[in-house]
Amino acid sequence: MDFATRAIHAGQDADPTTGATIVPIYATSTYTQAAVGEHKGFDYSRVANPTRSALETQLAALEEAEHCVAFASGLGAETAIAGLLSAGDHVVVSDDTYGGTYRLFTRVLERFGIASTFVDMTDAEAVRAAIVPATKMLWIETPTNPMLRIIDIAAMASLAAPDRLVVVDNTFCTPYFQSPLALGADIVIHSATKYIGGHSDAIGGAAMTNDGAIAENLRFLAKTLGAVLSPFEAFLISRGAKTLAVRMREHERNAHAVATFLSERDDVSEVLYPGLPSHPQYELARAQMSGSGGIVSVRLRGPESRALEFAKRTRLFSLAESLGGVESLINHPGRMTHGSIPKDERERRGITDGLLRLSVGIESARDLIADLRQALDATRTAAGVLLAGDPPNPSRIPTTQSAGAPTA
Ligand code: P1T
Repeated sequence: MDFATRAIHAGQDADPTTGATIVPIYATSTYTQAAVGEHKGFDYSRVANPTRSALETQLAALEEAEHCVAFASGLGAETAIAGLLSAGDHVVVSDDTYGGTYRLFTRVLERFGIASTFVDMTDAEAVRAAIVPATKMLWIETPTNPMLRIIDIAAMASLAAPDRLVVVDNTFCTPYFQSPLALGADIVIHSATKYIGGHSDAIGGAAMTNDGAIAENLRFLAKTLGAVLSPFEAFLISRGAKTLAVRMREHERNAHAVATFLSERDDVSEVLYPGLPSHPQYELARAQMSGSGGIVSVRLRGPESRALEFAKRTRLFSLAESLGGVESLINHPGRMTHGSIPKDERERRGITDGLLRLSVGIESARDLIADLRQALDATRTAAGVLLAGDPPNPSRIPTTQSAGAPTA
């Protein structure tokens, strides 16, 4: 079956007790047993719940994986995967990951004796050099968040094999645009909060694998660590996932239009989008992904105050953490999603104070571009940006803005 059909039908059999066409929200913590141990496959909802199981079947089908375990969040899934490791183990992690992933490795796993080395995984030699005998896992995010660098999954898998697990965070591409398991990954993880759910109304995560032993271990870790997905969230995520194919096509179309518009502006210094021929790994992106996704990162010309002011002035792009919903969002990674990474580390990765990340939604591209244009035009003068050729502006008043502590 094709992707769009799997998205709607996998795991979505009519309810066996009532015939309900849509899988119901089984809001139950426990299940009545006919006799001790005699039940219908469910005994306690931390272990399994029919609404969650239906979602797991649906998401496994989307990744073309044999197994899927759903979690309470993307980070819940990451924590369970980290539970496959033991003290003394070492992980090589791509150096441009979501800030929360960095925080998990550096602030928690490190204390449990699991060491990590962050490496620019676009450099195979650097990865090879970072692998030591204790290395048990390679942790890849591609495209990376927020720099949208592309990591060659197949090349990493051949570096890792046969002794090390390859984990790929496929949140940005979704299985619609990228199939890491087919490229040699052992485990795929998702923040289902993002494109899979797609409507910014649920937090969830998932891990998929074709390895039965890993799947069994992840189920054991899910029930033991306890970060399981509630039936309500499972229902919302499942409903969202049914339209994943349609949404991803629209996200990509709009992101392409937005990236093209931004790259033509003389008050924008850099546009990062894997679908632009100017992207340094354009060819790899085309080979590895069947589409470029809906995230565009952009560096505005001018001081940080301009980027902050711009993020305040967009009307359709809400200033918010997260990504992948139908509505467009704008985020300042340095102060928001990646605020847990020390400033010098951030800057080494290219997450400078002027960088903004756009999650391009599925509104009309024309409206989105008009919104960006008005915010660019307004800040071009408000922030007193001096462009090459502009006469010096004596009335330039730099804007100041306070930014709260990173929240996610
Ligand atoms: O938020 P949660 O569902 O726990 O997922 C964590 C996570 C994992 N992997 C990637 C690539 C992510 O982007 C995230 C969460 N990211 C954001 C909240 C963000 O705005 O980037």
